[in-house]
Amino acid sequence: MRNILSISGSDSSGGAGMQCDIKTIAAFGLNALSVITSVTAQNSSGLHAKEHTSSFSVKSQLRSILADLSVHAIKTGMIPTRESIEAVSDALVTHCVDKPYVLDPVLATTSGSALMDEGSCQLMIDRLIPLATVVTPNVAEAEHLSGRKICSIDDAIDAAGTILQYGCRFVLVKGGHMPDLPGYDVLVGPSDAQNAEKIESVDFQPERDVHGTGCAMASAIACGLAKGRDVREAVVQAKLYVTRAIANAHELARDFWTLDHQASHTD
Ligand code: PXL
Repeated sequence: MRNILSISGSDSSGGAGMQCDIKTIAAFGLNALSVITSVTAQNSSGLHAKEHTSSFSVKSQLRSILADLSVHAIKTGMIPTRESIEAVSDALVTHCVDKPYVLDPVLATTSGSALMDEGSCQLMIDRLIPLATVVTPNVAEAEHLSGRKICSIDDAIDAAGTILQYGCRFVLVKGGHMPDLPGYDVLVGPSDAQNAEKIESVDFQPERDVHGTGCAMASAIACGLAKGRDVREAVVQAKLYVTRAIANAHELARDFWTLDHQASHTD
């Protein structure tokens, strides 16, 4: 059994965050190990409260897992505070340098509520991005991390190039929210932006705003990497997984959709 370590926040509505990661990892037939960084209260009308996990608890969860369980890949999502970013960075440097690591740079919910403290983003750039195999920003996150506006695929490639310079191996800019180019993702690899690859969605459904797609994408990539796939193969398979999970999504409340993980597994 291969173990994926997810370090993420809890989403009480079940669609995103840790709940989404565990469902995705299970659908790939792998085992989820979890470090909860925050407990959020959410439903179809948005985010109502959040209480971040103490640094003592984040460190204790990490220490317990890393002391005697094998980790085959890591996925991180919401890491809201400076203290938790430092705890995660220290643990990964000590125990996981050679392991595939997918970093979803979660800054806010789809509806715009902040999931990271003001001022923590620079620490994520300094301490976590250099450890990552793949960083998976959506357009808003890529704009924030790169400091440039994204209106086209070429802009997305430029932004990915800037983020690559922070020290990760690959950047995947997800174009789901790109006004002119929905359905394209851009993967930029180690050599330079000349090798950027556009990955087109099959059956892209722009009208459906489903909760948790970014979390599922990053978790699915981590699963592919844990199974020994290279980054490109893992990204293509993860995209297929998320596309199917969107196509079969369930409307839990008006305009509040949740991914279907059961019907979606590909292997
Ligand atoms: O999709 C980003 C995300 C990550 N983590 C948690 C979330 C969300 C989005 O709502 O709630 C806990």
